Amino acid sequence: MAVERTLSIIKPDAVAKNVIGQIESRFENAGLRLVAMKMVQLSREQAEGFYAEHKERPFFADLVAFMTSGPVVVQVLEGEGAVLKNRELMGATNPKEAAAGTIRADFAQSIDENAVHGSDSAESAAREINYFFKDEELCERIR
Ligand code: RTP
Ligand code: MG
Repeated sequence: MAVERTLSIIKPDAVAKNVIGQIESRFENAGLRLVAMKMVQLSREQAEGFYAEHKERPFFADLVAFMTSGPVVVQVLEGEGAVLKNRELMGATNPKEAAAGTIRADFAQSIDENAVHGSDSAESAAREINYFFKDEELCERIR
């Protein structure tokens, strides 16, 4: 399987719960490597732009309010099949439907406050990584 990159966000609820390290351990144990990371407080404009694909959806205003409610960790994960692997580690959008042992099953409380974001395709990953990081901010990792 090809080595690829995906955008991951540890959302405000998980940052507030102080489980950043526990979530990063899931990625490390699955063989994914961080190649960029930063903690940021998103502006409304940044959150709206990031989730622009959802702007006509009824939950859009709540989603933007939540994503700007506190700092987030924005990061790029690299590894074989990283996009799908990250989605599997995250679990279903609604934590009540997320498989046991996934990040959302263990750390999220609701579909609105669901601990993590992960790119849903290679195309989304390329766009989302470019949205938050300059090329020179992505580090080469020795494997
Ligand atoms: P994300 O983009 O955050 O990784 O989540 P996802 O792919 O699993 O879900 P997506 O469909 O992209 O939705 C983005 C976020 O919007 C909220 N949402 N609420 N109330 C609802 O029906 C609903 N549907 C989605 C969730 O917080 C989801 O993470
Ligand atoms: Mg999504």
